[in-house]
Amino acid sequence: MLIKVKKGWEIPESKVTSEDTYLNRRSILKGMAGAGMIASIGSALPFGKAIGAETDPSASLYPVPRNDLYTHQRALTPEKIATTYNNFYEFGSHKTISEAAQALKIRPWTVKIDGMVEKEMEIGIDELLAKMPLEERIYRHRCVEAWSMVVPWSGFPLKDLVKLAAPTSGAKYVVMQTFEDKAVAPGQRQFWYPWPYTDGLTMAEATNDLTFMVTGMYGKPVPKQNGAPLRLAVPWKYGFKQVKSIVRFHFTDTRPETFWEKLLPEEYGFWANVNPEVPHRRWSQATERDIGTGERVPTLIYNGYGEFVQDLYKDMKDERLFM
Ligand SMILES: Nc1nc2c(c(=O)[nH]1)N[C@H]1C(S)=C(S)[C@@H](COP(=O)(O)O)O[C@H]1N2
Ligand SMILES: [Mo]
Repeated sequence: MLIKVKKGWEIPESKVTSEDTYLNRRSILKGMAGAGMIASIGSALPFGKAIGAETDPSASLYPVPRNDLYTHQRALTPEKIATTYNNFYEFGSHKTISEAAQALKIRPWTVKIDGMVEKEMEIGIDELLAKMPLEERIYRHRCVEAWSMVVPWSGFPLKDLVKLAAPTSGAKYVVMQTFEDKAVAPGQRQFWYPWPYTDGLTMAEATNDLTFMVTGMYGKPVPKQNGAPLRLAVPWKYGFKQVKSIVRFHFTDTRPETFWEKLLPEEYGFWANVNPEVPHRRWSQATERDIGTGERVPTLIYNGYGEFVQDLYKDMKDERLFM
């Protein structure tokens, strides 16, 4: 296996002392929707105890071999923290959705591949898993809200799914969509959100080596709250690009309008590449809080992955690449 530790991925241990406070997205949306409309949801859900990985039919596939090309120095976030501090608006616009997310049924789970492809198809998640080369990669995750974590994901490169899909030459983007089911996802009853959660990549981004489809985490199937059974990881972009619980890959020649772009176009764009020098409209992006250590660390351009991805953007000076 190729071992190559990249110096540029290291984050200096130096702490930055100022803890900036800012309004979060929730408070803005609350203002938009009218006070009280985003009530606490999920409390009356019919979920039992958190379902463990052992009940997932893909459990025997894990752990998978680690690809050390993507290993670096920053400490892994404890599993307990990475699986209980989440963003998944389908289950509530706060961080403690992990119990509510257990209502999601992840089998049977069918993934649709459609649009500009040689032949549209529907494929069951277990059949897809059997076709894809699974490996583990340790990636940083940087949320636009200025928190971050370091997670061992398992999964496969999106480019392998693109190969399977066989897009036609006119396809320019791949658009990913989350499941829709108001019965299990109370957030989807909040009509002011543009469900289903949607985001997309250019074909060049989708076929970049770093672009990873997550099916596992910490050597086990990925938990529901983290986007089971199939979720995107594009670690040089802000976390909101990383669609969870995907049911559809749509190939198209038209740039999609994403979930967050529809809601707040001045704050969340299509590209969303991490850049410490481009502040969010309401807060600085210069540093981030590591949710594992609680430390504030400097944010890196492209979240530290520039050498792999900066060429994708070299002729795009007119685009808003960093929001
Ligand atoms: N369907 C869906 N996908 C989503 C989100 C969401 O609300 N719904 N939130 C995004 C955001 S803002 C982040 S930071 C990550 C959080 O992933 P995690 O809970 O595994 O940390 O999921 C992303 N994918
Ligand atoms: Mo995020």
